[in-house]
Amino acid sequence: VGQENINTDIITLTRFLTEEQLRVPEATGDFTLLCHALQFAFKSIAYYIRRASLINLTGLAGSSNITGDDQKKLDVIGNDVFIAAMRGSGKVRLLVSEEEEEAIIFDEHPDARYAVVCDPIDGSSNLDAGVSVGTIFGIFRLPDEILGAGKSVSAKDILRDGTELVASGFTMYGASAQLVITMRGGSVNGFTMENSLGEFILTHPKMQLPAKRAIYSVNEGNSMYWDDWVNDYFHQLKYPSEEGGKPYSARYIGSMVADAYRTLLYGGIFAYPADKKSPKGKLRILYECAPMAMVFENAGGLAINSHGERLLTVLPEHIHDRSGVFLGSRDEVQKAIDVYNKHH
Ligand code: AHM
Ligand code: MG
Repeated sequence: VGQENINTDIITLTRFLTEEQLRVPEATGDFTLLCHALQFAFKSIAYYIRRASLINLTGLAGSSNITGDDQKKLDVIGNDVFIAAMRGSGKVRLLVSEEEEEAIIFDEHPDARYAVVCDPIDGSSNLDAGVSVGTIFGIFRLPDEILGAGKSVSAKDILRDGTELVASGFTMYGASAQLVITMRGGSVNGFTMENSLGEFILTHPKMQLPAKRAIYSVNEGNSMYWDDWVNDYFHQLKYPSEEGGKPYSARYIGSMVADAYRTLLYGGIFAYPADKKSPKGKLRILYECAPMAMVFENAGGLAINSHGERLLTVLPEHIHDRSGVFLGSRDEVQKAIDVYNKHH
């Protein structure tokens, strides 16, 4: 009974990656193997987060990372899991993690062609409350000239803008673990972790953001530090000028992955503007802003910095460099650009 309703031809992430590889005749399979290693890191981190309160993983680890944030025990574990997976893949030459002051160079794999950037557990201030956190990642392909034994690779080799990303995405460990991934010039695909099968299943193929939606997501507690144009923009959303116009809804979780995932599905705008307290912004270009900007653009949205510029073209000066960020539905981000232009 009901047997005919069972889908026996599901697309797992593994199958999806294989099919993607077959579409590119010159593909060597290295990228696919790297993605398999990423997939294992996501599964492990999801597992530890789900069990955190049970196995004494909540709370602080007693150290602090480069930016001075107190490190959570899970931040440390997530970082270690990620580094081990990337090293083990044999396909990564260079890794930048939010939790590591210096770029990690895998000299044991001199021919590895990829450089990976990641925030292993983003939104970790939410961890102990069981609120969604996630992993953000980006993948760059290194130029052939710097590959091979005897060649030296340094952090400078990864100071690239987001247009050079070959793939990016994020996971959100929420009610279920969600994985969103996109490749350069491709669509955005969303997968849901099926715990009993231990597989990510394609549940959101070819994601497209609605062109507009009256939802804004920003830490409004910072508004006294904001630039005039930012205050003006959010004011306009709350006090529409047209007769009978409805104000926007506010939604702010405080985990970029969760706020971004909702925005991707429902539409609206997510912002973390640069302000007088943090003149360069809070979020990091390489492993937070650029990967998200690529996902949003490939899903039909827009992503800009606090100067109204396309976020994907912003070049980081150092690996932990920051930027203001506005990402979301095309019309909503365009409205922010219009207000910016009116003020400049
Ligand atoms: P983290 O990488 O230390 O977790 O910080 C990044 C997080 C983002 O997920 C989120 O958008 C932002 O910080 C929230 O910051 P705030 O608490 O200032 O609103
Ligand atoms: Mg982060």
